[in-house]
Amino acid sequence: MSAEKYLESLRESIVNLDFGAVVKAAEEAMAEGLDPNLVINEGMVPGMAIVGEKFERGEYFLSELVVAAEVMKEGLKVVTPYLKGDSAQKLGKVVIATVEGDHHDLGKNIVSSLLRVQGFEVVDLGVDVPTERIIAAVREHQPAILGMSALLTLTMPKMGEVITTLKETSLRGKVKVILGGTPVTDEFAQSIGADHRAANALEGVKKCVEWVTSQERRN
Ligand code: B12
Repeated sequence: MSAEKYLESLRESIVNLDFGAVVKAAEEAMAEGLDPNLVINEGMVPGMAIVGEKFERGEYFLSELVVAAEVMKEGLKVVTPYLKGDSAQKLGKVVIATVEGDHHDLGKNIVSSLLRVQGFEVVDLGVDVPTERIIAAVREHQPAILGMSALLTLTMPKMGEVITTLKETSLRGKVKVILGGTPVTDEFAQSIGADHRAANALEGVKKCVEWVTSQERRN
């Protein structure tokens, strides 16, 4: 079977809310030696985007979104162990969170996994994390990078609140801030004073590696 066939069946199994099919397609794709990054980013993520479109058109309800997210999590469980990187490198710490009011975590979890395989130590604070808890974690762990995720337009201002608080507490200069999540735009990231907005997990992780390795070269 061609790579595209596996990607297609992964997309379909998420759209069809089929736990058995996602696990089977993910296992077969790994057995065929497909790149796990490709499988996640071009198989599973687009599958979930189709689910989102169906929700927008009123073809799927919230209950279907919940199940689709669980189906994708099952697929990720199969593929994540195959992600390769240089986990022997020590690239520093990243604190990551989905901001307060927001329970979406699939994207954040993919970013956390990819960062770990690259050699970052990731402190994942989870979902619906209040600003004070994010600030406390930055103070405690002194990460090189803070990553924030928001999928709801309504929760995006929380990202601005975190950055303002980082400034007020003199922590802003000590940490790079990267944002992700579909509604977050470059303009928004700039307007709240973030360092970068990632278009997707792979691009975001590349930026994080770039930051810490250019820092190492300077030291
Ligand atoms: C799955 C889903 C859910 C699941 C979430 C399960 C979970 N564990 O995450 C459930 C069912 C719980 C849910 C609930 C709700 N949802 Co919802 N959900 C979605 C859906 C279909 C997919 C999101 C997703 O997981 N995509 C797959 C992941 C992998 O993609 P991603 O998150 O974009 O992440 C990628 C990048 O953005 C990036 N990234 C993400 N975060 C970060 C962070 C960093 C640091 C970096 C570097 C990169 C990065 O990397 C990822 C991989 O490339 C979207 C539709 C869509 N098209 O996005 C709606 C959507 C986000 N939901 C929506 C809504 C309205 C809701 C609810 C309010 C519904 C309701 N009436 O209750 C609730 C809110 C609950 C809450 N308080 O958070 C709206 C948001 C509209 C808006 N702009 O505000 C959307 C857009 C659907 C729609 N079109 O209406 N949802």
